[in-house]
Amino acid sequence: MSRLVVVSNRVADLRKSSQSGGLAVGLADALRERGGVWFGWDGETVATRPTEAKVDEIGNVRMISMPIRQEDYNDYYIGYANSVLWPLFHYRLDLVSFRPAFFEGYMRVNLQFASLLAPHLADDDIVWVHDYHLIPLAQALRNLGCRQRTGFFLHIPFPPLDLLAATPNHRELVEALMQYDVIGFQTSTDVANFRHYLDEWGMAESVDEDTVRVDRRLITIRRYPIGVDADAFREMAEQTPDDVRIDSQRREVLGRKQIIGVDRLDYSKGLPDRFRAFSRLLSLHPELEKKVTFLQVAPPTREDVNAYSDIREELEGLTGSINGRFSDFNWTPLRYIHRPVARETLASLFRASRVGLVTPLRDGMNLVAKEFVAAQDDENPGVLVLSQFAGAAEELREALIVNPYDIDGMAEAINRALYMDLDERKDRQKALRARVSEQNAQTWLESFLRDLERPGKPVLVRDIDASAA
Ligand code: GDG
Repeated sequence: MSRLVVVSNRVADLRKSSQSGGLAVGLADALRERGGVWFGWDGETVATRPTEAKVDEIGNVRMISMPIRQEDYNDYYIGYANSVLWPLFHYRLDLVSFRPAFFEGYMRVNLQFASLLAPHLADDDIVWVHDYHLIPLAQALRNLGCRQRTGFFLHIPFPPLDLLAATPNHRELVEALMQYDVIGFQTSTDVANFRHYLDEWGMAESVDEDTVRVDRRLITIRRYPIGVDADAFREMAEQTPDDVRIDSQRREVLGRKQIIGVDRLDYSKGLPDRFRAFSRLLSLHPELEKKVTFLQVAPPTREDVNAYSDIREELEGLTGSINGRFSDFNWTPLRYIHRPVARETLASLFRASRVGLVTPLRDGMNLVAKEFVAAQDDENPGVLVLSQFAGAAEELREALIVNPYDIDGMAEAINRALYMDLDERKDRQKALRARVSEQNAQTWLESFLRDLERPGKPVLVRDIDASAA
């Protein structure tokens, strides 16, 4: 088995990974089990560019990390990654703020990653690069002579052709992406968007459903839907902390049901429209007064990017107006927590809720949807209300699927979820649990690594040699 080298923008703290969520936990577990290297930014900014990375051994995992220069952070992270690629890939051309310096900074930092990583690579390593911050990394490594099999997984959506083509440098970006041996996406829509782009711009020859050819190289392009460790999450949810238990008992006495949402505070997550749908629910169904509470956890992220402070203000305004309009001295309909909550607490809050609201305007996958399902009590499960534009909707078809732009439609779906009878809830949960357990964090990882470890498709390579002869 080859040594696995994982590269992501940030390295997670392996000693504290149980506090964070999703991807960091999944990758940390995989690396702990298999051993290997994790390379990335340590989260620090410095005045001068580092000339070497810091190495730290934690069990059988070698953590290699480095700081980046403040100016690079501004152009690469705040600029190109989060003010160009993130909005663009979430279909939000209106929020893209492009400057040539951003793209230069992006390429510069990818080169820094490559030059500090290259000395640590062995010939038979396999390298797995994560996410939109590092699209040009394989190209930068190849330019330094690294020939290892290198794969890329995009955690966020891949946009349709015309959106991508609206940004300068799109061709350079995709050309760089084609330096990987395996390119993974979350959904079949993303794969289709990517293949469409390649066809229209004549960037690769299609070989079969999962393979294209560029010059003599075969590149695997597939969907690898990310999952969660469903069993571990259910076990966590079953350990109800005292404060969650007391809160649930109080609601039970009052005959009140809880709706929950958990999202980083990001404009892609559809929070203002979700809040409006909750407000519409209360005005359309006055009988729900004091019978329902909505708990939204939305920890801050990327506060240095302007679009994020705008959405924070909008949500604070909406929370104030909804509570001002509907509250009573003994009922606060909407509780909005703008701080991170411990993962264990989240798991038991999911289990204590009748409805899980996951209504992004666009999302690569959305692990919260899968965590909500994993956390439920199968004998008395809650109902997942899920946006048709979350990657997870491709798999979780037994959720109540909603259009996150349709406020009235969402309000009605929440109402339906609140009143859904036990038999229907159990039937839906059974199908959802099966899918979440089957397509879990481990199967995601194994399917990607299987393709990354497999060296090309020799038959086809021979075919090319024969036809060239
Ligand atoms: C990207 C893509 C894709 C959230 N608040 C708290 C907290 N979380 C945890 C959740 C979940 C994770 O963070 C968020 O994962 P998502 O998948 O929902 O969303 P992104 O952060 O946008 O992730 C996404 C994902 O990558 C993986 O490929 O699914 O589409 O955008 O695990 O539970 N965890 C704790 N406190 C919080 O307050 N502890």
